[in-house]
Amino acid sequence: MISLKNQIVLITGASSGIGNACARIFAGAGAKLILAARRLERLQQLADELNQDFGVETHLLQLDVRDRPHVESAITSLPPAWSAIDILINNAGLSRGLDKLYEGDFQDWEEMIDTNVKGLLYLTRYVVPGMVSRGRGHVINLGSIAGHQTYPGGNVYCGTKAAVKAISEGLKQDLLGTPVRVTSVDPGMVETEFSEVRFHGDTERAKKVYQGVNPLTPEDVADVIFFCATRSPHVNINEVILMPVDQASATLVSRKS
Ligand code: NDP
Ligand code: 8X3
Repeated sequence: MISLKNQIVLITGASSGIGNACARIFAGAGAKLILAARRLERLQQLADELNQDFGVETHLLQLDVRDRPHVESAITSLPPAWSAIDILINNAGLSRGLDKLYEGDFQDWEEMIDTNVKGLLYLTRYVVPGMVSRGRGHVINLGSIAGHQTYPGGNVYCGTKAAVKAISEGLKQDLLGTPVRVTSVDPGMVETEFSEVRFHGDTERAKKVYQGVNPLTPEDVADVIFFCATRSPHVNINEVILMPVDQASATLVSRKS
């Protein structure tokens, strides 16, 4: 296991769910964290907690990953103490709606494609050249079981996660011959704000997704991400699929009630 002490870790979507849990586990290992999301007040609260609990340094980026010029300026204008990013966790992402494709909402589609695919590409494009030139680095993308199996109404979201799978594989191939690592962590059902966002704030509908199931927690996923990041430098975990014991595929879930 390699030490993450003082390694610089950039986490997108750190204001909630899996990104927030990643911040905590990497902070516990002494990493220096760049926390990015749109909700700055959430990031500030997290930074205060991490400083209190672990005494770690954080650098906050209020960032919409869909905004390419802003992603470029945010990365290229990082202070020198923060610019040599060791680990990029491309976690920011969302689903919108469960409509049939032929009845789908264009705005929902654009939000998912722009965030999950284009945002991930922008971060990768601006961060990875520095990793290559420094001869060290690790990109960890949040894929999903939805990138392996499509489910009814999942159409465009599943398409974005299938794209993440292909992009992770492509990046791994393009980095061959460098020491930079690429991992895709692909969870099944994780209880976060994900379903609330999918259903545009309908908390009752969101709650039903997890009813009678013992879903993964954000900490379960962060634990796997941390495992991937701490393997010996010559080991690349390409892809991990994890799901709750109560889930067997994207559509097959055991519910107690
Ligand atoms: P949450 O909704 O809890 O967190 C999503 C995070 O993404 C938030 O911090 C949000 O921050 C950020 N985000 C969304 N849009 C943008 C944007 N345009 N720019 C910057 N940040 C953005 O969901 P999860 O923690 O569950 O999701 C994290 C990742 O895990 C996603 O990629 C999701 O697809 C994936 N995933 C989730 C699963 C689940 O069942 N929950 C299963 C498999 C994969 P803010 O709104 O402040 O910008
Ligand atoms: C999130 C998991 O199955 O709701 O990617 O799409 S699922």
